[in-house]
Amino acid sequence: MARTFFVGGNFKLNGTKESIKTIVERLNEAKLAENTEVVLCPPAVYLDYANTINKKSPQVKIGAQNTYTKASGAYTGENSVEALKDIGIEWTILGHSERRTVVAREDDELVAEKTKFAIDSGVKVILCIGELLEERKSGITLDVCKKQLLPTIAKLTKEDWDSVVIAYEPVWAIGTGLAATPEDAQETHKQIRDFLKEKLGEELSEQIRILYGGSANGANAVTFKDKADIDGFLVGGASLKPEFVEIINSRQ
Ligand code: G2H
Repeated sequence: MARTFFVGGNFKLNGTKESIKTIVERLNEAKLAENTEVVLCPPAVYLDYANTINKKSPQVKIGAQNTYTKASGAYTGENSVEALKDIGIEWTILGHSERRTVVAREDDELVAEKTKFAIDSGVKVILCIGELLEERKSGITLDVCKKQLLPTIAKLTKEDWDSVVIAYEPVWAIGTGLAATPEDAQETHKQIRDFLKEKLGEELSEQIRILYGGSANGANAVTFKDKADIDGFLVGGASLKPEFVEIINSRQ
């Protein structure tokens, strides 16, 4: 069964009510390729607003950028999956490298715990993995990805994987303008899929979508078109711009 092309827009800590309105309305009016799933992830403050003005559901959904391992309680500053569901949000990004290395020092165990909790609560997950530049230079890219995935693999049931999309985002390519080449990305995606096959079996490994993230843009998206194990993109900077529509339509 062919995997549905998936494009996530990670706005990170960017946007105003006005600019988010512009982005969502642009998608409302755009002709989007069929059989393509889109999830827009604005800052938490704007989730409800973005969801209210999104007219393209179910093809376009709104997602959070992070959720916590508890539904409520004394956890200042965290996002609750229950609150997300309360306002009709079905997706979250988890384990983004900026949370792992810049803003929160999240480790693989915590990311796995958050992933399991979100899925058990009915929120689907864009699970980010990827190596640092030094790790790539040391030739341990795959080891890093395996290490990041293993705690999640240990926690999830086979059914849980229906609610997960993996985003492979080499950290050296994020926000640098230096995207991985389609060939390099495909090689790593294939290795990740082979690892999933080893751990989860062939059928499941063929169903799980693996997105590429890291300086994807309107010009380079199409160059990934014929790469068999690249099932879409997680897009940062370019998701804020009109070229996001070209990325969504890059598999046509
Ligand atoms: C990687 C990506 C979005 P950008 O973080 O997740 O950002 O496309 O700006 O490199």
